[in-house]
This record gives sequence, C-alpha cells and structure tokens, in this order.
Amino acid sequence: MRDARLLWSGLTLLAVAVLGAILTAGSLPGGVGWMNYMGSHHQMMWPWQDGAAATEPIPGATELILDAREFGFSPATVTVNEDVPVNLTLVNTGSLIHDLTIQELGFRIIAAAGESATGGLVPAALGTYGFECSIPGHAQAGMTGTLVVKGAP
Ligand SMILES: [Cu+2]
Repeated sequence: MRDARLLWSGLTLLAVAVLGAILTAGSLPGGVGWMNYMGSHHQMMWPWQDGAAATEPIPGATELILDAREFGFSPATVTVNEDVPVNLTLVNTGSLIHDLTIQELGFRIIAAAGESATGGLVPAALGTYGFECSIPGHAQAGMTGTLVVKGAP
C-alpha cells in the first residue's frame, strides 16, 4: 500500500505541476478577437474556455457569492484561506454582461445579465490580489475588488 500512496502523491505533484504550468502560461488571452465578442448577446464561446480547467467548480468546496452590477462588485473584498478550495459564484444582477477576472491567478468567470457563473479556486499563495471585470471600461467605472488570501487560523 505504501507504493500506492507514493503513486498518488506522485500524481498529485504532477497535477500541481501541470496546473502551475497552466496558470503560468495562462496569461489571459490578449485583446485579439475580444472586440468581436463585445456586441454579441448570444451564448458566447470565449477563446480561453478550452483551457479553463482552473476555473471549473470544485465539488464540495465552500461557495462565496459576489454580486456584479453596473458598476461594482459586492462584496468588493473577499477573504479566503490559503490552500482551501473555494467556489466563487458571480451573480450578475446588472443589465450588462460582467465577468470576474483575477488576472494573477488565471481565474475568470463570466455571467450574462441576470445569470450567474461559478468557478473553483485553490488559493495557493498568501497575498492580496486585485480582481476586476475585464469588459472594456467596466474596471475603470468601478468594477474592481480585492481577494485576500490569508493563512490558516
Ligand atoms: Cu462588468
């Protein structure tokens, strides 16, 4: 059984390494094509959706709910614990499409007006991370916030 355990920890390390690589490489796709999506209101296929494993909801994780509207997040500051998986749910109560982007963590969820979206996050490093709505102009209009990752109590 020792071997099996070693194998599992090996796989876990591998998974972490792969995730790390994705996050590192995952500088969010730049502006290319972005404007093409802007005016459209149908179900959108975002260019980064294929690589969005990092924001899949995590079964069993605590859910934190953020409200998004024109133009702000509520709450605008969210605190999570290091290494404790959470699901962030963006509830869009506004009348425009909004997203929640934590650029440093390669995290992005998008919700159309009146809809919601959930993404899983494992906050791997202590720190304070800015988040924003990446729809052009929205961050400037006030859609910014702060994710605080604190140590276990
Ligand atoms: Cu927005």
